[in-house]
Amino acid sequence: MIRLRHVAACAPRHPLHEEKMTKRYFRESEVEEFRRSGYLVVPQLLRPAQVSELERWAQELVALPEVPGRHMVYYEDSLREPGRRVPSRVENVCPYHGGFDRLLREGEVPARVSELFGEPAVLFKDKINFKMPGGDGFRAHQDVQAGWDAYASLHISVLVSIDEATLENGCLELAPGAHTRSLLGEMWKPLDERALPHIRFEPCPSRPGDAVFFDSYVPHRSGPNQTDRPRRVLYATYNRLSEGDHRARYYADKRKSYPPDCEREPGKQYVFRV
Ligand SMILES: O=C(O)CCC(=O)C(=O)O
Ligand SMILES: [Fe+2]
Repeated sequence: MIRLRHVAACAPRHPLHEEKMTKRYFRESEVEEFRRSGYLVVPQLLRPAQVSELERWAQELVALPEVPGRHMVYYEDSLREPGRRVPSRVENVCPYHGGFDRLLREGEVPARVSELFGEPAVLFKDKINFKMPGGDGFRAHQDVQAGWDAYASLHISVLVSIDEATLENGCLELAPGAHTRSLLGEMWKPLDERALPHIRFEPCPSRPGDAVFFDSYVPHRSGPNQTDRPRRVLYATYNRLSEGDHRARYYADKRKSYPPDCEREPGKQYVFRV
């Protein structure tokens, strides 16, 4: 045991690793705000040139052929044109797109999440929610209600706005300070807002390139997109590396319980729960 510790202490450290661990992106007051509210807004995390790139990447993703076993494309019924299916989101993007992979696994984004955890983070899942015109909103929930506690005790997600998000097109609304009370409802069911009168949701409109970091216990919701343009938002979710890398198991489980449209059995009903 002592020998092992000695070896670890003397092991040469990679200079990049040193830099990763010492460079700080958040002020102490911001980390405190994240702890207090359960979320933190970072305006213009991405520069306009990066946002244009992100937009191009999102288009590249949409153009990729939908093949079982790869990235996961989900559709929903349009609220505007009954009978029409519109893309609602694409998940498991990083393995199939180098740009997203680098953005979410290297550099500033994971470094910021690690700072909020106070230790190194690992990517758990990633997706783009399209919320097309007529796309539905999300009932109030805590992300942990989607069974995430089977993989790690806490997750931190970062939302990066690709399009401008407003109340009219269904921006995220979060309840500050309500993350400290653990689970507020049942697993796999949206929260019953009437049973939680003390919880107040604050709209969090965002401009392209803005980011919101939020933890898996913050209640949040969003409305439908009532405009003529998509409201695309990138979400990347991380857990503490010390709790393990669960991405492969998470997506294997999800493919079984809620497969993307191209992997569904004809005639079978699939219901989105949380
Ligand atoms: O994109 C949204 O409007 C909310 C999405 C959300 O909360 C989720 O996917 O868990
Ligand atoms: Fe959510």
